[in-house]
Amino acid sequence: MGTTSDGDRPWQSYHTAYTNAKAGMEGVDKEKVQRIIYEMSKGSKYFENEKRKEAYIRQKVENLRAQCAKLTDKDMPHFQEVANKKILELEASRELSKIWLHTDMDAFYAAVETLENPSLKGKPMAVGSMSMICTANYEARKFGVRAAMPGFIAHKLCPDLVFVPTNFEKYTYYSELTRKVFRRYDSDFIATSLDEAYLNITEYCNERGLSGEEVAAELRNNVYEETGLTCSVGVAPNRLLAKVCSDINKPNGQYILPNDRKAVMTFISSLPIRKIGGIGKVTETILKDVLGINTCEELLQKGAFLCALFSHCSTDFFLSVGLGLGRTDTPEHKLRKSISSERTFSSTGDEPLLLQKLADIAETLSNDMQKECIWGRTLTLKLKTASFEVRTRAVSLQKFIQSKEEILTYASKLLKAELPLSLRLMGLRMSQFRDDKCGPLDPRQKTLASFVVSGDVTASATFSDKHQICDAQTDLSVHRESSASNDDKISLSYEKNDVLASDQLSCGLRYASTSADGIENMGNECSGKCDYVETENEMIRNFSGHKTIAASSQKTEPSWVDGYICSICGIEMPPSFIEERQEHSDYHLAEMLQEEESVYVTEHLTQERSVRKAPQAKENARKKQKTSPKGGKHIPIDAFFIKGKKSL
Ligand code: DCP
Ligand code: MG
Repeated sequence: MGTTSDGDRPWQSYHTAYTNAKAGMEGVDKEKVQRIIYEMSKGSKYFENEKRKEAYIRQKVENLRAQCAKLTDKDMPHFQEVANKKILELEASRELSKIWLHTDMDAFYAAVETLENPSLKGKPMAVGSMSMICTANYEARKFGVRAAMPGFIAHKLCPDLVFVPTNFEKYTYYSELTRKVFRRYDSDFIATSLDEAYLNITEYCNERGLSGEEVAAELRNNVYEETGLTCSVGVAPNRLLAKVCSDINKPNGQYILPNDRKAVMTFISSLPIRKIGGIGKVTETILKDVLGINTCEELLQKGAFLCALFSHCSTDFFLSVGLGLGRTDTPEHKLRKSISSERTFSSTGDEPLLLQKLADIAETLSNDMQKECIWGRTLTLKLKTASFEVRTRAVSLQKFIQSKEEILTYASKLLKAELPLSLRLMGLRMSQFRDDKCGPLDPRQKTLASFVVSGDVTASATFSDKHQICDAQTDLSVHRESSASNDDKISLSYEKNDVLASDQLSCGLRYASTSADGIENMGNECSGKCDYVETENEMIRNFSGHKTIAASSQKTEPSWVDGYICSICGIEMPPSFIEERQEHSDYHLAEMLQEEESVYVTEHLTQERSVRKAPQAKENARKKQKTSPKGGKHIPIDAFFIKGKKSL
């Protein structure tokens, strides 16, 4: 990017989220767009960040090339054999009996705005502001204007561009209307964002004797009738392919891939690898520059090299893509681990404004939780600073919450602890759900916590009594001693020390979904086969106003697969991103600790009760926790917290 080898046209190698073509950008003068974007972003923090990423990719490519050069003629037959075996196994898992439909609204926010203000029709317009746009209509895309691009660059590309401010209430309303339609085709449909969903239409087709093509047309028609908006649809034997298909005839179109192996293989053979969810900029460049792989078919042809250079997990994913395989099952609802909402906006350090935005996000999250009947007790705040640094902060509560007011109370605490700070993105995620989904705890109901507070089964303490809740929390952990002013356990990157040693991390982490990466990659990074990537594949869409749902709960070793892919969530992050990686690990650590801690709390309640009666015993127990945090299966979060606090 902008290196001397590019001579006087450094923009030619400047590829960012802004230059990556979206639907409707086919005829765009790419070089002109690249030049303008390059010139306008040169010297900015974004540009510097991109440069670091680029340098990392180059380094990665060089290393892999060196590794490749060391492979001898004797090595290759072995790796070919490994690849052949894997391919056979993967082929055996092929399922062609399901019909999956992926639907994606066309220029969603822009279309909603136009529907409500028809004078915008036909004009190039973008939703967002001069500093960031969320999407652009198809007229604007002809100029190279696209989502996630700063508005001032978009304006330069298209001086007549009309800007419309975002209104998430509207988008949520229309999204809900589309979901009413989706539900009729598949009550278990998987919504991956406000405007995208996967539907298993196998039963619907079979029961009515309809083809995938007929159902796609019917669904699109119904969505239009009931919302006034158009969507594009892809139908295929699995979700990975259905998503690729929905983009083919955008806008207002559909593409059907029959449930036939030959058709799938033909389709996949010439498909550029970047079209696959899970293959983002980093992976694409590496595969292209190291092995000359451009199409999915070439992933199979170069299978032996993939086996030689990449981890099992990555290789399995690449080969499965080469075979056109993807997930065909419906993830069980109960596996859902989190729900979130986030917003991108113009960088600002204005505290009242940030708090207002946080309130909006809390409202969206609360509404989504209410719709899905979810109560949660771990709230994570994600921040992206003006310089693109990503931070996450989490709080783990002793009660389950759902209301906007409660969410905002805790979110504000987390945010205020970080201010002053100039931010460009904020997000809130709720995890650790109640199992039963039957509502918050009945305030009249006795709880284990109330039992502990009073030390008496007849006590009247309940979760509705705030004071007593705090007391209960104090009793349930040793945390309070180190954090006098906080009612709840605020965890995460306060602990920037040896707490994050990998052996501690390895004691069993669960799902996550976050990023310290560029804006665009988030939505694209996903895959079909790897555990860690599947989380992304299923659910993650991390753009403004998008709901993000993570569904995996695998326990995996947290490490950087192939040196740059997080083994927990699949996000790509170069080793040079030291701070970002630290934040990222902190995030996973907190998730793990919170889960571990909840088990710990339950298991140790009885112990704690007796501890209350014997202060010395309590002190001993605390010491024990502090000195041997790794000793047992469950690591109390407080042990780490105290340590971290001390070092502050
Ligand atoms: N969005 C956003 N920030 C991004 C990308 C998208 O806020 N970086 C929002 C605005 C979009 C909506 O999400 O309208 C849906 O995203 P899509 O990627 O599906 O884009 P569109 O629906 O706008 O266009 P397309 O017709 O390409 O699907
Ligand atoms: Mg869309």
